[in-house]
Amino acid sequence: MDPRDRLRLIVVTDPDCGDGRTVASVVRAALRGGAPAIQLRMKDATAREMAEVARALLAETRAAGALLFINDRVDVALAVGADGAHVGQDDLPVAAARRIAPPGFLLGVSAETPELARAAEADGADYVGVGPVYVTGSKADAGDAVGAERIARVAAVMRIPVVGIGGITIGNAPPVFHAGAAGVAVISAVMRAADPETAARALMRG
Ligand code: TZP
Ligand code: MG
Repeated sequence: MDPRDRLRLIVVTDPDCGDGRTVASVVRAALRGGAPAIQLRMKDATAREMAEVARALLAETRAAGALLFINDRVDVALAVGADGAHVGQDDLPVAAARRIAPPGFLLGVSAETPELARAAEADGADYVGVGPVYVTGSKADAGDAVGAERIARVAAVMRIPVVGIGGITIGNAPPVFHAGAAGVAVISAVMRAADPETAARALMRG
């Protein structure tokens, strides 16, 4: 599979995933729907808790041939043998992460502007996440929506893939792709969907 296609849909986990459902059960459904990548995001967890969940999810993603990224914690990602990590501007810098990561370890970086995205690329990022594209209720400090227009501005100056995040749904994903994104990263559109498998499949179809 073309590496860009493996970033077409990144399902970002959230503990708030519906009554009677576990993160693992929703991830399994998303994988059945063809999600090529999962990002484990546990903002309130300890490293130990995160490593335990990550190990369990890794068995699922491996079996499905999908990628597992760990949000924020490069140490947890390396310790459990995940495929990569996604870091923000306050996490371990990508150049520092590169120094301790094995060859082939994937690093995604949140970069809101073309300048930050260019810097991430120069420092060794494999992809940049840009957003929030639309208004989101899933991240309190996400800031104002930047629109698909921002995706276009960033994608125009990048060689590595750009992934849009924030408020993306099956209905509003097409403009993000048309603007030049290789993929979309979503929480609620899959984690809180009535049918996460169908939602993932629909997002993959574009
Ligand atoms: N980073 C920027 S917006 C966002 C993150 C983690 C939240 C995305 O969640 P949703 O539900 O897909 O808007
Ligand atoms: Mg972060």
